[in-house]
Amino acid sequence: MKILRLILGDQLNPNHSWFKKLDDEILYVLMEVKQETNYVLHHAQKILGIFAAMRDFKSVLTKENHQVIYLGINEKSNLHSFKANLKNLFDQYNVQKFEYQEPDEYRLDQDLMELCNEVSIQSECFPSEHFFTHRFEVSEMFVGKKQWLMESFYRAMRKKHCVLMSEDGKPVGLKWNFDHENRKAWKGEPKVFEDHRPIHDHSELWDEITTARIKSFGNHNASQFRWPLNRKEALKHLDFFIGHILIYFGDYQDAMHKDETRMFHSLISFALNTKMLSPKEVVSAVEKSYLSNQLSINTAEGFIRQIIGWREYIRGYYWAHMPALGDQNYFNHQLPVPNWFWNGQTKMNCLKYTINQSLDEAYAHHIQRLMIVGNFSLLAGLHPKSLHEWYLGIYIDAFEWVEMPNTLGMSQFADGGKLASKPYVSTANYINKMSNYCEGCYYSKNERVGDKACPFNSLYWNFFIANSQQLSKNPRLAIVNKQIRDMDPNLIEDIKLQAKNLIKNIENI
Ligand code: FAD
Ligand code: DLZ
Ligand code: SF4
Repeated sequence: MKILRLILGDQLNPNHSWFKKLDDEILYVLMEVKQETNYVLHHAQKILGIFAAMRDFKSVLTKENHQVIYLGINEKSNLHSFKANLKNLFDQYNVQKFEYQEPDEYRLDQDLMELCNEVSIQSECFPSEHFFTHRFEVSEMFVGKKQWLMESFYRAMRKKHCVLMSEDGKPVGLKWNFDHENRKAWKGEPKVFEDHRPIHDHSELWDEITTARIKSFGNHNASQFRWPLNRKEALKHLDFFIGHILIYFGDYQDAMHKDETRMFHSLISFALNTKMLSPKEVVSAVEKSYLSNQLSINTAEGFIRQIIGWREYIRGYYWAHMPALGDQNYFNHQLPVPNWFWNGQTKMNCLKYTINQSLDEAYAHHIQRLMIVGNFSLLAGLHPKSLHEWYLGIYIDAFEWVEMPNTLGMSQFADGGKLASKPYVSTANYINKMSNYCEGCYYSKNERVGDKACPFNSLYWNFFIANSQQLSKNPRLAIVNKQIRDMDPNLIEDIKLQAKNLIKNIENI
């Protein structure tokens, strides 16, 4: 029976059981399609990275003697949608069965189920064999609960998968969570390592993308492309991170600096999300390093929590809340993303540096995404969906299942607090504590009102004043609510006016 197996651009796992045996009756297909490049405006490096990694994967499979069809972006027969291309291929190769792996994105899941119903041949969906959890495992754990607690999910995962557990069933080190209470700012020491990622020249592929007239933004950096593009490169990258950088991760996780974009972060998200790396091997490599006394329990636990905890939890949250999640807008925010989100031209240093770095590298670390871009967006009242499209386009690791819950849930509180127990917002005080962005900024970090006052300061207080109905009963916001109750009414009016003017003038701040 002739079988056609679809491999999506984020399903590049050569260890998937599909590839364990060779079979003449099985054809694999990968396709570069405008349906996928154009659903939002993408960063050039995201398109380039996915195409280059898909092409590399094709060559790995071909070398192993699998039969692979590859529809390139400029191929004449390419109809630029999965369904149209697949229907064509079913006819062309007289296919009797269609097989695919569970897509991680709701949209594609629907698309492929629809296709299976439309055609008369057999079809079967296979697990992607990537995650620790199945799609609904997290939601099953929280049935009937108003607030989901990541920490209880994380502990259950540690027990279930026997990660950092003693033989008596207790967590290693007798604590579940060694979260660094005092995250440090970075003042130049310890030195940040040279960028150890591989360098690729993908100028020719970039020419093909331009010939196909794919719209994109950001720096393509095609001749010096820095992201791991296959499993071998990804493993080497991970190894270096665990061996040299991870020890500093916990202390400096929240630190930001004008001159250092990577700090002590792993930059494994692209390799993980495209499934070149498996979360299980990342967790066991870190655990092994701890067991051989190369890492402290604090360091190992803190990083493992990101993978087995946050990443899986976020995915479970996505599947539990789709398709409604995309339209959540708890505060009814309506402002479109300002133009300077696309070119970095703002007088606010923190946003200027973070956005320009994102345009250059298709990367910003968690705190830059959450406490600079997300913080500003929530305080200014940007429309959550328009912001979601920006995040989905700009970061190389952005796939809807992970980006959307982080943006709408964690960062914008658009779900009314199901994912985050309080909004992640701050004044300039936090930004100044964790970074050197405020040095030399056009705005003054200490002022709330006036021409030079830092926008975060009035927008912060204005946000709690304007949304007091939704937020005044939140026990985690007791202090801020009391501060507003005790505030001089004249100051409240000044803050409201200052914030109103800033929002009116948002394109020029
Ligand atoms: P590190 O800081 O080194 O962390 C290690 C790994 O932990 C990450 O690679 C990631 O796999 C995992 N992790 C840590 N936090 C999270 C989290 N909150 N959600 C899921 N995984 C997590 N992550 C994405 O992979 N894709 C996205 O599109 C994405 N969009 C985001 C949007 C917003 C608004 C926010 C606040 C966060 C977003 N994140 C996203 C989560 C996080 O910022 C990135 O995973 C991280 O910055 C990737 O860089 P890194 O590999 O250097 O991570
Ligand atoms: C993001 C992306 C892009 C830009 N292009 C393609 C493509 O041409 N072909 C493909 O198979 N996948 C692509 N992807 C990834 C998908 O859009 C999608 O995000 C994931 O497969 C869903 O999990
Ligand atoms: Fe950002 Fe305000 Fe600091 Fe300027 S002063 S960098 S706008 S926090």
